Order: sequence, then C-alpha cells, then structure tokens
Amino acid sequence: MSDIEQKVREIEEQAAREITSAEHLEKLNDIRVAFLGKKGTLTAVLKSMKDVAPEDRPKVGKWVNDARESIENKMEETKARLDAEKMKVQLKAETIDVTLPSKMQEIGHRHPNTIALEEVERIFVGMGYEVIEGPEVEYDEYNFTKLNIPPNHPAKDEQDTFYITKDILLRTQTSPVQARVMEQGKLPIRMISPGRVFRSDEVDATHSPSFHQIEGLVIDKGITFADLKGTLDVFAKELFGPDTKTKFRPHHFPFTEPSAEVDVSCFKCGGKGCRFCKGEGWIEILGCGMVHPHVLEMCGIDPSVYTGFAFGVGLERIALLKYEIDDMRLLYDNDIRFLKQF
Ligand code: 2U9
Repeated sequence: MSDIEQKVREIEEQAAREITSAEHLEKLNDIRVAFLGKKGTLTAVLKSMKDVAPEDRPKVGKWVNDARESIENKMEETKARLDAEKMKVQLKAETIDVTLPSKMQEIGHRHPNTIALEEVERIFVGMGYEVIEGPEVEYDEYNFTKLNIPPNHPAKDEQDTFYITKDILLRTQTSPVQARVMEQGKLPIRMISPGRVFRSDEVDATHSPSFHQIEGLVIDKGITFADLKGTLDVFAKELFGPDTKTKFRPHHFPFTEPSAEVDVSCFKCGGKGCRFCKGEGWIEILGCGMVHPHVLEMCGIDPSVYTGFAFGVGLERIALLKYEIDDMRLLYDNDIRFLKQF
C-alpha cells in the first residue's frame, strides 16, 4: 500500500472515529471543516496531487473521492441520529397536555358609573330628551356668569375649580353645555347633559376633585313647577321602583328661582327609617328649580314668552345609592374584583 493510500485511509478512519463520538450537530460541522473544508486534511491530499506521478493521479483521485463519500455518508447518518435525538428531547420538553382546561378570557365589564348613566339616559330619552355633551374646559363666562354667578359671587367660592387662565377653567357643572344650547335659539329645548366636572375638593368617601353630573333642561312656552315635579317623580319611580315617593324641599341656587332639593323615599325601608337612610326614611338625590329669568335673558331667551326648569344630579351619588357602595373612592380604584360585582 502506497504512502498516500495509507494516509487517506488514516484520515478516513480518524474522521469516522470523530463522527461516531460527536454528541451534537455543531461538533459535526467542525469535523466537516477539519476534514473536508478548504483547509481540511483530505483536501490537503488533493492539493498535493501535483507531486504525484501523472499516471498515479487517477488512483489517488479515486481514493480521496471514496474517502470523501464515506465520510459524508457517515456524517449524514450521524446527523440524522442527532436530529432525531434533539427532536425527542424537544418534544418531551414541549409536551402539551391537551386535556388541561383552557385559560379563561376575562371579558370586559361596564363600570357602575356607566351602568347608572345608561339607566338615567334611558329614562330621559324615553321622555323625549336629547343627550348633549360639551367641553370640559370652559370659559368662566359660560360656567359662572351666564348662570347668574357674576365675579365675586360667593357661589364661586363653593365651586372653586382649576383655572387654566384667568378666564378659562375646568367646568364645575355641565350647565354651560345648556347655556350654549340656549344661545343657539332653537326652541323648545328638552335635553340632558352628562359629563365630567371638576371642583377643588379633597378626596374622601363622598367627594372627589373630579366627578360626573347629569343636568337636565326643559324650555318651552308655559312650563311650570308642576312639570318639573311630575318629571322628577317619574324619574325617581323609574330609577328606584314604582313605590318611590318624592319630596321637594325649598333651597337656593343662583341659576334657578324658585329652587328645591329633592328627596326620595328610602327604597330599602319604604320610608319607615333604617340604617341605609340613617333613620330618616328619605334620601337626598338632586337639586332643581325653574330657570332664573336672568339666566334665560343672558342666554338670549325672552323670559316673558318662555319658561323652563332645570335639575342636576351627581352620577356617582346615583351609582353609590343604587349599588349600595359606601365609599366613592371604590369607583375610581379600578379593582376588577370590585367592579365586576355590578
Ligand atoms: C341652566 C340653568 C340652570 C342645573 C341645576 C342643580 C340644581 C343641582 C347639583 C346636584 C348634585 C350639582 O352634582 S351636584 O353637586 N346640581 O342641584 N343643578 S339646578 O341648573 C341649570 C342648568 C343649566 C342653563
């Protein structure tokens, strides 16, 4: 056996040993480079062909090609074995138990404020009211002056808010939306305006610097306090049940005259007095009154021809009462365990 044949055999055997003991695919690639690559040992034999006698070259070429084929075959076999082993390990690691229960999708839920708002809207839309929203950032003039709260009026202190400039503020009530509708001059008006309002209040169980109101406004010829009473009585019965009674107590608001606060008979005890109504038998729910003639005038409506009533109710107050929640802060915490109860 010639030296070259001997050398090729040794290379083939060495490669076979290394291939057999390879434990992963990367190692197999290293072996390919070391034996068959451009600088590999078997390739070196081919490169030394120039030193071989021309008549021996076909023989040497055949030995090298046979050895290459044998090495490549072994590598293919080993690669198939290593691939199968890798797949086996991977399948074991990624086993999916199709009998496990699937992960439940959490379905969204309407916020108690939204549920209460939609209920109030349903009641008034049923009586022919439009729902109209407006800007949260308002002119002082629309929030206060046009509602009969001129500069330096003490009501401005009670409704202190966040000022953006001297004349622009975060609205303290949704009344400016109604003032804007009145100015458009399309009569009669039958509307409610729900929305976020702001006051410079400390947070506690019943107060928040940002809360929501629903205000209502009706303007037409011949509207009286009797219309106001009838409307709010229907509203209370729809919201708290058909046996609910209403009580109108005289009050004062700068934008209405006369004005009243409205109590409903306690829907827990029917008016006898219980823990829920603090023994009173009545629960205060809203404020209302006949729109002040001066407000009508300032918003371009002739008070000698038209009259109207208005009311305002806190949305959170309705939600707290209806769902028997004792702390307003729970409405803003966004704890899904709390919210999904309603
Ligand atoms: C116009 C004229 C008059 C709206 C009214 C109330 C009485 C009222 C409070 C209820 C609880 C505010 O959220 S609260 O703190 N509101 O008592 N609001 S009358 O009167 C208007 C509105 C618009 C043009």
